[in-house]
Order: sequence, then structure tokens, then C-alpha cells
Amino acid sequence: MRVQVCIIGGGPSGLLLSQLLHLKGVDTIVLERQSREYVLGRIRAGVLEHGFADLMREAQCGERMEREGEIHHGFFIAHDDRLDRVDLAKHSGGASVVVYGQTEVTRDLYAARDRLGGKVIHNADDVTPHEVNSDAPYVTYRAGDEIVRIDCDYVIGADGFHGVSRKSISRGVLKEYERVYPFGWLGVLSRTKPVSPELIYCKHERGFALCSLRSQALSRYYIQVPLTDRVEDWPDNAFWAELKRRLPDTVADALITGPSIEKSIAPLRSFVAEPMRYGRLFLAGDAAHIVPPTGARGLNSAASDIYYLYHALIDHYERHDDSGLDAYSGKALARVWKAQRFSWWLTMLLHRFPDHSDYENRLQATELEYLFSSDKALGSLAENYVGLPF
Ligand code: RFL
Ligand code: PHB
Repeated sequence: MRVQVCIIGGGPSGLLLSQLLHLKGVDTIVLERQSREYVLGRIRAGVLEHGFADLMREAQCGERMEREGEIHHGFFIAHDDRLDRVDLAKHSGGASVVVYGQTEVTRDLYAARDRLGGKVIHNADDVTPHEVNSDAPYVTYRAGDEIVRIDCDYVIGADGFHGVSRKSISRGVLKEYERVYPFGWLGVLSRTKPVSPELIYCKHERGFALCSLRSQALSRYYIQVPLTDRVEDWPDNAFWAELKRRLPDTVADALITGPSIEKSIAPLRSFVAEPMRYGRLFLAGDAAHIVPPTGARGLNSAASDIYYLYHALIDHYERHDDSGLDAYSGKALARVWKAQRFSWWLTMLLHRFPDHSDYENRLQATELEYLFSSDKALGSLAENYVGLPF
């Protein structure tokens, strides 16, 4: 088989790129290791920046997001029994974010690929990129006993942090930057009315907590837990009790609890791989970079990669102009690093670090005091949270 662009990974990055390219007449295939049900069973991001929402509209996938997504103009930071609001609209020149789950984004993208008859192969085993440093790259995968070969012009590695694409770049070329945090987030999804119509990020001496939502009937809560904890250590009642301890009293009193319908632990990590291009292989999204979820940047950073790649590939196919492809890695990384900085900063601001000294704890408290005493500091928080321009 031959296609113009072979995309490894059927998460939001891969699906979005294939949909955008298809609409411009570029032939793609998406190879996904898991089943569709498995991909749609993962509960991940909840906050989309407007640049991402625009891209979904351009991909003709924005209809349900417009109808069901919630526009949020602010969020709260709880600390020291106070609840301070960050007015995103005021501090970022009127911008906002959309609360709409990654699961729904992915569902909409699959539906759009199906409508256009896009090629998406699920349960593709042993996906392997070959000869990406030549003019004739190809990708193989196994379907049962059969090895299928796909020849293409370009290979896109959109296969997440644990994918094969990044690993196929020569060790001498790739530089990896990493920070692993000494804790994870335990997340619970419950069919209950959210405690607050807007998100609440809570800094507490027992550890960070987050009150988020998917809709006004579906809540998503997180608490910081040690890396040694397992989901089995946290029956629902223990989770709700610990969450309440970390919330300001007025919020804890208003919390409606219920059975969890999903519960998982995500370790927190910051990671960047450079460069994001190796010959005819281009990395995008979590395949090249990971952020801790604190700033809600992960999926949004993936979206800016897709935006740059999409335009670069269209310039190549429509105008024989390769300048976008040549500039891709540098351009994408410049924005990626700013998302890294912001996610790291917000993580350091709001979590409890077991090995921090009293001095570092006082500095952390001072950073928060400063934030809420300075319109300029709030402006910096707001412009990063709603998303820097692509
Ligand atoms: P994904 O979603 O990991 O998709 C990659 C796909 O590739 C497949 N794959 C392979 N396919 C073929 N062959 C192989 N060898 C393969 N290896 C892997 C996988 O099965 C998968 O389907 O990467 P993508 O598309 O780049 O999307 C990135 C986002 O998923 C991620 O950045 C966000 O979820 C991060 N994130 C958040 N981002 C935000 O922008 N806003 C948020 O509010 C937000 N909250 C979160 C988050 C991530 C979280 N976790 C669990 C890490 C909250 C959490 C708890
Ligand atoms: C979520 O709802 O899953 C969510 C929201 C905001 C974050 C991280 C996760 O910063």
C-alpha cells in the first residue's frame, strides 16, 4: 500500500492531523496499536485552549464541542483557607478556555474520520518505521500473521510517550530532557454535580487537589498521592474523605460525593525530546513531550505541533515549499518549552514536595502571595493558561 503520510498513533494528535490533511486532499493512514474502545476508555484532558478549539472547527469536528463544551472565563486557586479567583478574561484580554473532555474530542475525531472514509487501522501490532532517513521511508505492522508494508512520503510519530517513533531516532541525534516529580495524581470521575461551576486548584499542606468537571452532571477530581500508592489503596470513601480535608471548609461542605466511574493514578513528569524531526519522521504531541497535568497544557501543546505540521505539509504538497517542514522542529520546540516552563511553574507552586526545606515552603507561599498581589503576575498566569499564540 502507498499513502502520502503515514501516521503512527490514533490519539487526538494523529486523528486531528489525518482529518485536516484529508480535507485538503492529502492521503493518510493512521496505525493505532489499541482498539477504539480502549482509546476511548482513557480519561485524560479536560481543558482546551481556544487555539485547539479553532483547529477542531477547521477539521469540521467542532459541532458537538460548541454545543456541549463549557466556556470558562476563570478558575480558582484555594490556599490557606482562601479561595482566590483568576479572572482569565480580565487578565488575558478577553480570552477563555473550553471545558470539553479529551474522550469526547477523540470520539468526535473518530466519527469525522469514519464520515470521510479515512483509513484508521486498529490493533496494529509491531508498528515499525523504516528508512526514515532516506527518500523512501516505509512503515510495517502486523495484522494477525500478515506483515503489511506501507510506503509513504512522510512518517508522523503521534504515538504518545510510550510509542515506537521516538525510539527509532538514532541515539546520537536525540537529546532528552526529563524531570520526574515525586508524586502522582489520583483521579476520580463521578456522575455527580461538580462542587463548583469553575475549576478549583487547591494548595494544601496534605498535598494538592483539583476540582474539575466534564459537564454540570459529571465531575472530575484529583488528589496528589505518593508514587508508591496504588488505586486499590484508595476506595471511594477514602478518596472523598482525603479530598474534603484538602478543600476550604465552604467547598468541602458543598461537595457531593458518589460512586467513582473511573479511578486512575498518573505519575507527573516533564519531558522533551529534541529534535522533533529525523529525516522524514516528524514527532508530534506526547511522543515528543510530556508535561505534568497541572497547567492543562499537554493536549494543547499537541495541538500546536499539529497546526505547524499541517501547514508545513500543505505547503509541501500544494506549493512544493519545504520551508515549513524544515522549520518545524525549531518552531514547535519554541512553543513546547514555554508550555514546559508554565506547567513546571504551576506544579512547583501548588504541590507539596516531601523533600522541600522550610525555606522552600516559605518561598512557595510567597510566590502565591505575590501572584494575587500583582496584576502583571496574574496576567502572565492567564496568558499562559489560555494558551500562547501558535
Ligand atoms: P496519546 O493520547 O497518548 O495518543 C497516542 C496514541 O498512540 C498509540 N500508540 C501506538 N500506536 C501504534 N503503534 C505503537 N507502537 C503505539 N504506541 C502507542 C496509543 O495507543 C495512543 O492511542 O498522545 P497524543 O495524541 O499526542 O495526545 C496527547 C494527550 O493525550 C495528552 O497530552 C493529554 O492527555 C495531557 N493531559 C491534559 N492535556 C491538556 O491539554 N489539558 C488537560 O486538562 C489535561 N489533563 C492530561 C490531563 C493527561 C493526564 N494523564 C493521564 C497523563 C490529565 C491527566 C490525568
Ligand atoms: C481535568 O479535568 O482532567 C483537568 C483539568 C485541568 C487540569 C488538569 C486536568 O489542569
